[in-house]
Amino acid sequence: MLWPPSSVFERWRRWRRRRDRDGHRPVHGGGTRIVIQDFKFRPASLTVSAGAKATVVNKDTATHTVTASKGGSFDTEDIAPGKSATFTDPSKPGGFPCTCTIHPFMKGTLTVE
Ligand SMILES: [Cu+2]
Repeated sequence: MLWPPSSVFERWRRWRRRRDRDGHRPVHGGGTRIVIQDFKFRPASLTVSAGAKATVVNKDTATHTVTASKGGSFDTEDIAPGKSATFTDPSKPGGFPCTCTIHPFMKGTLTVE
């Protein structure tokens, strides 16, 4: 007799397919994370779900912010070195350039789906 039964394999295959597919999607609610290091947003462009929470970790020795360049749709305010902050992604789809208000040469883009 075959063990495990083929139905178990089938379930596992289905699970793996779903996992692979989800793994290639943009970050979904809760999982968005931006790291600031060497005066750069990493990643510099990020695709997120509307209204999801984003976490920003400041790994620099300088204070930074992640702030929407226009319209004030999001702003972490000052994040001290070694600290993190959260903000809520815009609720409307589109491209949202962002910057650090302390270092305006820092640029990033949030794409909201
Ligand atoms: Cu900065």
